[in-house]
Amino acid sequence: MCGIVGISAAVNVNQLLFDALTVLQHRGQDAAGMVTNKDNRFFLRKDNGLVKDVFRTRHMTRLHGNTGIAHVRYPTAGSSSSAEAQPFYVNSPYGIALAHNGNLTNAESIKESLFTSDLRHINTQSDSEILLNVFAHEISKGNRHELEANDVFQALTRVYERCEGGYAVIALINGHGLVGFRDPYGIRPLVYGKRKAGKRTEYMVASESVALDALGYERVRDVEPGEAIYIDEKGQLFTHQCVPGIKRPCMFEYVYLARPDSIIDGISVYQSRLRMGQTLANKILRDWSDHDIDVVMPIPDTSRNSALELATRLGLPYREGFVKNRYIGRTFIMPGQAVRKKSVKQKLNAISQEFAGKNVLLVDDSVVRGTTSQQIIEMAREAGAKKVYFCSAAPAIRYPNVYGIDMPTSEELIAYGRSEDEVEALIGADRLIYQTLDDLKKAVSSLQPEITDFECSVFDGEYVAGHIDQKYLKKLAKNRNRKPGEGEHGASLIDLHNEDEMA
Ligand code: PIN
Repeated sequence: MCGIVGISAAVNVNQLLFDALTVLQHRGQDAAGMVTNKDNRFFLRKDNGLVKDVFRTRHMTRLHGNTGIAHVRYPTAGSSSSAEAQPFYVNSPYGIALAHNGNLTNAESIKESLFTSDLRHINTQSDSEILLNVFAHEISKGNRHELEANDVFQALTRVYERCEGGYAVIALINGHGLVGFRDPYGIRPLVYGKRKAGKRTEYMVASESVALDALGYERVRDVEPGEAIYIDEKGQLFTHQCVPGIKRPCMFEYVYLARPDSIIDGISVYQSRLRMGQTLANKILRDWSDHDIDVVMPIPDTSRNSALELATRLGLPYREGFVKNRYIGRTFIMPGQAVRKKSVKQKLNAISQEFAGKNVLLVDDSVVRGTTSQQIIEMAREAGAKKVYFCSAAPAIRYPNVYGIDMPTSEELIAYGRSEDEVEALIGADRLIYQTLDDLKKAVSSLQPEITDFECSVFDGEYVAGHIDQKYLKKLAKNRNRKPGEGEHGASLIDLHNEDEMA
């Protein structure tokens, strides 16, 4: 998972992009990058680290220009070296910089055709470099010095034909404009907004609407699946449906990834989480009407919304029994199981009074590997709980994600090949209650009935985009277990990126 933002403004965009990236920091804490454009020059800064650490004053003062794009990254596979930080850049044609959120499911075959037919070389494991080179190749076919919106859209139609998977992309074409586009199923989110600056309208396109809110942009709408938007250097906006789209937004955005104050595809993430709490409560009333729960507790932060609504509906007290150290990153998006394990204890502490002698129902957004759930249940018992029940606002996760969420290989998922009872025993809960997929879909789509289905592969193993088969999943798992810096055949990659700025 990553966060992207692009801005076309009447003033320097460096600070605006920095502020927007900070608001999108929850989407990736591994690396950050920004490219701005002025007088036919690109200015780039990217490195591993948090937004506040990557961009120091000395970098900001060198990021000139009124248009720019920026990115925060969580690595989905392979290495986490700074060479793979985004945006990426090619100098021909025009000079193009690009950043994306998502994953191409046919990356290998595109790489092959880029090399053998388009005579282009890809030097990293990043799909951004692939998308950028496909776009550069397709737009170069127009062979025009003067570029119009239509040329951009024609090139993107061909990009869509070549690229399968889940992706939301932003690109900057030197001296011409800002581009945003979203995969034909709209799996990864992308929204745009505007604000007035004198006579000019400024535009922002971003992964989540919260970035628009924070910077005073009015949300216009989501970019549609298969649609592209282009803002030229004069600040004029053009939109075009490049290929037919079917809306299948990623369910995990609502469950966990997005901030609750964002609206994705017309659905408030906050409200969707409240509904998840309601459906969970209904399930408890349905299947366990004689429950002996004394108190409902969220495992902060994501599950707070669902836990509150669940408690209300059950008529039970809602208590905050865990205190979270807000200076520690989200454990789910930290690379490496060892780091994750250590950070749980550092991250959460229990308030014993809330647990002593009580039957507590802990609520989390999801159970992925089960390691934190197991440790948290242990903490609740140590704090004096009589019985510890555990609720997951998401159904059991049994399949890997191939559209850009760092969801591990099947073997790492605690529910893979296991029944709910087996998971319950493994995490040490007195009772485990999972949301059903049907309830989850109903809860979220009740807020936007036009969306009839979602991308739910981690729950049901049905992959809507790309041609995903066992062979693909096996290869994905193998690549994932490769050591950082190792190429496809185990060879060490040469890190060609070691400069701070291009100018
Ligand atoms: C964490 C949200 N949430 C907690 C992410 C843990 C799965 N994990 C997914 C549960 S926070 S595990 O609210 O953003 O802090 O099952 O892999 O152990």
